[in-house]
Parts: sequence; C-alpha cells; structure tokens
Amino acid sequence: MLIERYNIGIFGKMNSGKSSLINLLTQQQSSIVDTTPGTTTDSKIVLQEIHGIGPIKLYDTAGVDEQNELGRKKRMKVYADLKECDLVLLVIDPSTRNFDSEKEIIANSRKLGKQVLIIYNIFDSQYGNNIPVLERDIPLLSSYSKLKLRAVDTTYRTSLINFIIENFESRNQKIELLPFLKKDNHYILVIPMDVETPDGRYLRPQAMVEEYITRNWAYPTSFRLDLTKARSKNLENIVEKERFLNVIDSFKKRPVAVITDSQAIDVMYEWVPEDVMLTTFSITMINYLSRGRLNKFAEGINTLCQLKAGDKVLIAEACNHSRIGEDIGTVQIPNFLRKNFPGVTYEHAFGKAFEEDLSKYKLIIHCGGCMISPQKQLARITDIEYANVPVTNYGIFLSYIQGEDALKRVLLPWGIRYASKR
Ligand SMILES: Nc1nc2c(ncn2[C@@H]2O[C@H](COP(=O)(O)OP(=O)(O)OP(=O)(O)O)[C@@H](O)[C@H]2O)c(=O)[nH]1
Ligand code: SF4
Ligand SMILES: [Mg+2]
Repeated sequence: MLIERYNIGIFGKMNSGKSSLINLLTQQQSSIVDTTPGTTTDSKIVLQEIHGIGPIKLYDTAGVDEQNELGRKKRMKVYADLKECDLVLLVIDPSTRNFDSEKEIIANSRKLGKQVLIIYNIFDSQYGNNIPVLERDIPLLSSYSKLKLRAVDTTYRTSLINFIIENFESRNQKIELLPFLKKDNHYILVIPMDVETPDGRYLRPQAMVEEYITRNWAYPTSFRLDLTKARSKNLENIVEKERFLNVIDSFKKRPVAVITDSQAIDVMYEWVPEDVMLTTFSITMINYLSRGRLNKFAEGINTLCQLKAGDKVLIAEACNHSRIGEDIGTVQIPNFLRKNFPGVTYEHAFGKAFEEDLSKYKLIIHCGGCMISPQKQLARITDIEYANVPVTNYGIFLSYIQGEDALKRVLLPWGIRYASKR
C-alpha cells in the first residue's frame, strides 16, 4: 500500500544548521553535524510521524552555495528534491552576509508554488540583531512566517513542531482511487500473471484496487486470465472466454466494472459486455498519482497520429523493474512505433526523476507510476509541463491502438468523453 506522507524539506546554505534542525525534529542523530562546510552531500531522508500532521518524509539537503563542480551536482539534487516537497523550511543563519542562495531558494519555491517557512538559526544572541538588515535585503521574507531558534538546543523542539503544525497548509487534495465505485457492488479485477509477475504478492496497483474496493464496502473478484489462450485462434480461446463470462454472469447483481491489466485490453475490449464498464490499472494509477489529471494524459494521445519522420518519443518509466518477455516499454511500444511510424525514433528514461531536458521530444508515453509517491509523480509532470511536451500513458496508449472506441470506453468511468482530434 502506498502510504501518503507529506514531504518536508530543509534547505539553506552550508553550515546554516540544516542537519542540526533535522536532528532536533527527529530527536536523534539522523544526520551528521559538523563544522566542515558541505558535510551533507546527498539528501538524507527520514520518515517520521508528527502528531497533528500525520506521517511525514523529512529531507535534510546539501547547502546550495558550494562553488565547485561537486557543489553544482549537489545543487541539482537539492532542487530536484525541492520539487517533491510540500513544505520548504528555509534555514537562515543571520550572521552571514551574502543571501543570494536564500533568494535563489525562495525564487525556486515560488516558481513551483511551494509553501515556505523561515527558520532563523541564531547561533549567538547578538546575531539576532542582524535580522532587520537581512529582511531589507530580501523583501520577500516579509510574506513568510518565521521562527527564531537555536538548532542545537533541544528546548526549541516543541516550539519548532508547533510552528510547523500551525503554519503548514496542506494542499494535498484527497483523491479517490476509483471515483466511480458504488458500495455493495461487484468489481472484477483481471490479472493475467505473466512471467514478470512476482511470486507471493499482487502488484501494487492490483493490491491497492482490491484494498480500496473492500475498504469501501464493495466486492472485488480477481480473475486470472490466460492471455495466451485468450489470444489463440483455436478452441482454447472459446473456453477461456466462457470461463470469463461465467464469472461475470455468476452474480445476482451485474458487476459494475472490469479493471484489467492494460496488456489484456485487446481481449477485454472484445469480451466485456457493453453494460459493464471497463478500464485499466495503469489508467487508475496515473489518475491517482497525478492527482486527477487523467484528462492531460488522454489529450496527449492525440499527438501520436501527428508524429512524423524525425520526431522523437520518450518512453518513460518511474522505476527500474525487471523486464522480461513482452514488456510494454521496451518491446510493445517500440514495435508499434517502428511498424506504424517509420523514421520516428524513441528513447527510454527509467528512474524516479528526469535527468535531462525533455523539450526535444514530441511525445512522452509514461507508465502508471505505481512505485512512486504522488509528489514524485507531480514533480515529473512539472518537468514535462515546463518542457511543454504532450504526455500520455501506457493504459491509454494500449487502449487507443485497439481503436478510438476502445479508448472512449476505458475513459468513460472517469467521466472523460474522449474527442478525437484527428
Ligand atoms: N552554537 C551553535 N552552533 C550551531 C547551531 N546550529 C548549528 N550549529 C553548528 O554549526 C555547524 C554546522 O551545523 P550543521 O547542522 O551541520 O549545518 P548544515 O547546514 O547541515 O551544514 P552542511 O551539511 O555543511 O550544509 C555545526 O558545528 C553545528 O554544531 C546553533 O544553533 N548554535
Ligand atoms: S512505476 Fe511504472 S514501470 Fe515501475 S512497476 Fe509501476 S507502472 Fe511499471
Ligand atoms: Mg548538513
């Protein structure tokens, strides 16, 4: 199950007391504290619970003012992490003189719409007097709530926690995994279990959907589909179809919807009776993780038919899962592009963050993103939006290549009426 956490990041210059602050919050030596500037290199992540906020993920980041090649690499990592944060804690040591780094952190936070809280770390009481000078230098500071403390003094912990609880504005709107779910109704989960399926557990989208349906007082039924039989041209196909339809017909009340592995959409589009809704796990996940932005991914598919020789497509996956057999990202989509769009090239990006400029691509085809948090998925969408590239999703893509009617059908449960722009 995906645990929903708020991400709180600690940012600032080297030696401003960021690591001391995370240790103050966590009441343990989570990060190394030292007088050497640049002690924190990679971000340190600590999971915690703050009473009054809930589960959180704390990031202790590197100082952004290190002026060398390593410093540049650290800064890139820091700003990638900032994209994922729901709250930015900017730690400022008022005894320092140059505040360009603080201005840069504030500018980046504003650009991304992040909430910022200011922590003045007063190493020595006399430096508290520098605050008016500093606030004149950074006029934007006047718009943020601020707290003065000594990060190495544990007596400040309660005021720090209270300050965060009182000022943090949660912008995470709650989103339903299956907004079309109706209590006391049946839902069929179609799970082929191919060679990529791990032993002993469901994949995360399957487990999440099953749990969500049960939690909401409805009834999930899982159907293991033999895709090879289902696609065969002989009697096996008829037998497999009958087995499936027997399940659909076995309830007194008609099942409301079938949620299928996207790989099986070709079969399910043919088999699922018209009066039962149909969608896919991949579409469910991308809607959930993008906080309801399914429409954006549905619109992106219109770019597919406009591709021409010389265009580049990015096939993007949010994790590095093991790839065997007829993998969607490395086998199915490339085969389709080669066959239908000669001269169109494609590249892959596997991993939690994009590491390059995306503007050279004409279209991005993204996986369901099931292994990452909504914040990471939203950070990916932010990168895609900055590059102004249309994006679609595996489930939408695999449905679309079955024909526009198939796509219309899988989008219908989400209240999206797909209009072709061909
Ligand atoms: N006296 C005093 N020393 C502090 C305070 N906060 C931090 N320090 C000291 O300042 C030094 C740097 O603190 P860190 O918490 O490691 O600073 P940082 O911002 O994480 O630094 P980098 O990891 O290098 O970016 C350490 O020697 C701390 O003990 C404070 O409130 N008072
Ligand atoms: S994050 Fe993407 S690539 Fe990884 S398992 Fe989930 S859907 Fe597949
Ligand atoms: Mg540090």
